[in-house]
Amino acid sequence: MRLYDYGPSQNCFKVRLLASHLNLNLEIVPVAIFRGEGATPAFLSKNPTGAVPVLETDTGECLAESNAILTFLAEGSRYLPLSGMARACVIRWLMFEQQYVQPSIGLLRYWTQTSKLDQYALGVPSARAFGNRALDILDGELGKRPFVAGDRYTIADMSLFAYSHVAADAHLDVSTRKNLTAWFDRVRAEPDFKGDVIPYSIDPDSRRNLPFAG
Ligand SMILES: N[C@@H](CCC(=O)N[C@@H](CS)C(=O)NCC(=O)O)C(=O)O
Repeated sequence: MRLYDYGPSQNCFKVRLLASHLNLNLEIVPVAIFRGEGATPAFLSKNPTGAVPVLETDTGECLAESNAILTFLAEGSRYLPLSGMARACVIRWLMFEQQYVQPSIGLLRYWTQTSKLDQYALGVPSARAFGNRALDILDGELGKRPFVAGDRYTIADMSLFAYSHVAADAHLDVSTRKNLTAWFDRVRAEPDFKGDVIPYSIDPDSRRNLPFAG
């Protein structure tokens, strides 16, 4: 299987992290999103949004959306309950990640690391407030149980860890949120954890605008 990937993307990080836990060897295909490689007809036929990550199976089926990819790859593994409330709780937190975390912390980290805070100045205060609220909610919930969706480490933890543990890159302070930082340590202690974070600065093109942004 192939992963269409962009190094600094924490959405792609989630998939690489799960692949490591599963000892799954994905062929990594880098997509230069700031050079328009996501906007080519060939890539848009894989994902009409033009975004990574995209998983391509050996039979050529393509699946976009990081959390859908996590759900597909984790099926039948210890990282995704098979049914019922336990599975629904994992999906609930995957949705929380997309609704509260990625559009706030993810966007702020991107704007901060690519010098676009001025360009998007109107959106910065609400993204910052929203990001802090998401971190507070997570900190509160993680005071009640060891992992996001219960007693076990699941894809909900991988998904939420991706952006929350790099919140400092977006100038959001996690150090006072002790339940959250203790959970970061629990996640890092999981077998076959692989947490390489790649800053946008490795890609000089990342100062450009994305083809479909704004
Ligand atoms: N909801 C999507 C968001 C994917 C996304 O925004 N990917 C970014 C990189 S982090 C991207 O490829 N952007 C390029 C673009 O939108 O043109 C997911 O979770 O996979």
